[in-house]
Amino acid sequence: MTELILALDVLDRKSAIAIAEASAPHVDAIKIGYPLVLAAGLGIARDLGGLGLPLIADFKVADIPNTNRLICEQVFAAGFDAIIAHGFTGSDAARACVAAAHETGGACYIVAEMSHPGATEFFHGGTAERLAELAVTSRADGIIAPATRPERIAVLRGIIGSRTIYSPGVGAQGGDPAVVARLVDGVIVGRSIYEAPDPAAEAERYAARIRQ
Ligand code: U5P
Repeated sequence: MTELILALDVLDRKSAIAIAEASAPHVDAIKIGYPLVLAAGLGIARDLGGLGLPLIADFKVADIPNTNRLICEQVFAAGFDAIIAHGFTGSDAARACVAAAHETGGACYIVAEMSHPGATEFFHGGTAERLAELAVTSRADGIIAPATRPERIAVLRGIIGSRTIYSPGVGAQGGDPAVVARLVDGVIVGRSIYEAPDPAAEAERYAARIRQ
C-alpha cells in the first residue's frame, strides 16, 4: 500500500508539533527539511519522536564523502530514521551517506529527479537515469522522483526495480495523488496538508485518495 508522507515545512515548533500530532493517525512518515530545523532546531526530531512515525531528514546532502558522513551521523544521532541525499556529487559521496544510514539501521534515499519546472534543465538528458543507477550501485534504499512527471517516474522505476520511490509534487505543485500513488511507494505532501484549515482532515482525505 502506498504511504503518505507529511512534509512538515512549517516554521515554528508549536504548530509543527500540533499539525504532526493531529495528522499522525493518517500518515506513515514525517519529512523534515531545512525550513523547520533552521527555525526550531534539530531537537524537533526528538519532539516528534514520540509519535512513533519514521522521521525523514530532507537535507539533500551534497558534499564530499567525509562531510556527508559527518552530516549524516548528526542526523541519525538526533533521532531521524532516514536521510535524503543528492547523488550528483558522485558515488563515493553517496556511499558515505548510505553507509552512515545503514550503520544506525537507517535508510538513505537519493534524489534522482526533482519536481519543480527548472529541474528539467539539468536532470533531463540522461542525468536522472544515471542518478537512479547510482542509487542502485551505491545500495541506497531508494530514490526521490517527481510526482509532477509520472512518465518520468515510470522510466526511473525501470532502472531501480523494487527499491523505494518517494515522490513529492502533488497538490501545491500540481501532481495528481491518485495517478502517482500507483507508481510509487510513498507520496510526499506538504502545503496541501499543513496549510489546510483542518490539516488532519486533509491528511485523511489524501490517505484515502492514495490508498484506494
Ligand atoms: N521536495 C520537492 N521536490 C523535490 C524534492 C523535494 O518538492 O524534487 C520537497 C520540498 O522541499 C517540500 C516537499 O518539502 O517535498 C513538497 O512540498 P509541497 O510542494 O507539497 O508543499
